[in-house]
Amino acid sequence: MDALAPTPEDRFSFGLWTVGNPGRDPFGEPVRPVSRPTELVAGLARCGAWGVNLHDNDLVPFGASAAERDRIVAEFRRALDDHGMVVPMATTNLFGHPAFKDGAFTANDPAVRALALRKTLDAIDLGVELGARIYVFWGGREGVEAEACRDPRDAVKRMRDALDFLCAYVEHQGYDLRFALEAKPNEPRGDIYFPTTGHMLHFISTLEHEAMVGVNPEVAHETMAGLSFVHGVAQAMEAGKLFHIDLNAQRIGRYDQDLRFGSEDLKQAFCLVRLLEGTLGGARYEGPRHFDAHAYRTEDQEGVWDFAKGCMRTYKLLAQRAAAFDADPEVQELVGSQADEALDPLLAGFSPAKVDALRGLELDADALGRRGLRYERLDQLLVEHLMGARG
Ligand code: GLT
Ligand code: MN
Ligand code: MN
Repeated sequence: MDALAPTPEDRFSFGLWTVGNPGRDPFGEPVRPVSRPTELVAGLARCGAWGVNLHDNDLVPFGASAAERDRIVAEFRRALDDHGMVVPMATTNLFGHPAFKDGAFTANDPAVRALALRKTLDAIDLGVELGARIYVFWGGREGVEAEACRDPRDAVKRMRDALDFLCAYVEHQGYDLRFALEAKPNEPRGDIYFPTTGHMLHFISTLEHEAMVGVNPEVAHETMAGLSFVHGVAQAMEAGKLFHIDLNAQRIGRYDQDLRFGSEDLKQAFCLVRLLEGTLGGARYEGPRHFDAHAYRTEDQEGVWDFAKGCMRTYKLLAQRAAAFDADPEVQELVGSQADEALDPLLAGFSPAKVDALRGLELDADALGRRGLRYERLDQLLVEHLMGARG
């Protein structure tokens, strides 16, 4: 059996909007026909994916009647069952309709905020009906070009009101559902509120139902902000808040590229997979591995499936390489534990006695400064493992 073939245990998922992306961009028309959601489910299953995620309107058109909605959902349910696929995550489209041009939960007009809240209540019901356990909030339009249009502190408060309301709804309904907030610094708005995963993590700590809410960091979005994605994800994991993740690739300083996972900055992708898989020690991330990306505009539908298979295969290759790297005795020696029975207890948990002990230590700063750490060698080993030259 092909060790790189995806299995359900890998928990690989794609959004309907990812493999269904017809290649429209701000400068050009679609290059691929729009596939039906049921066709996308079949195609993803053929590629070996485990799950498919959706916005309400990826499946049910905006404004559809209740009967139409039920017919579409039943047909989709059959496709999921026929192909053994699950819906791990759902979300709301709060950015497509012109009504949301000033944002949704943060819009100045209370009628827009009411529309956003009601649309999300319905979309939560839809997601839960399809089996979703994670609900993503990406506030793509929650931002400004004309900064003077509102006090940005009101935007923060309105977002909190919306999330507190929606968490209470989920609790009231008895749904088994957790929320994951996705940050992005800009695009489609000039500036989007809560621009990074770090901003989101703090905001979550101010919510009424804090325990229900975590983050959904995306490679492209954190990279657009010029930040280390690995560090943002690590901080979320350490806080027990990595509920979901959007994997793709991005070059720094560009528009949101949403490229095939691993197609840019392989070293960062390697370090990310190493972290998620826990090969460096520490807890493994057990949630879905969602590829929020799309195929190049040069591709036809066959190329879209090449893209989907490529995301999963690269992830598994990197997981193999990360395991080999961390099992390499030379790597282990270079990153080996420097635990110190005498010093370590002094470095955490304040007490006046520890202050005295710290002040009494003989510490040779010059000797510490002269010591080489051999990170050049360590990083070269990483590059060699990544390139298949070792392990
Ligand atoms: C949109 C966005 C993504 C979000 C999706 C969820 S929609 O495609 O670019 O990053 O994750 O709303
Ligand atoms: Mn995303
Ligand atoms: Mn993106």
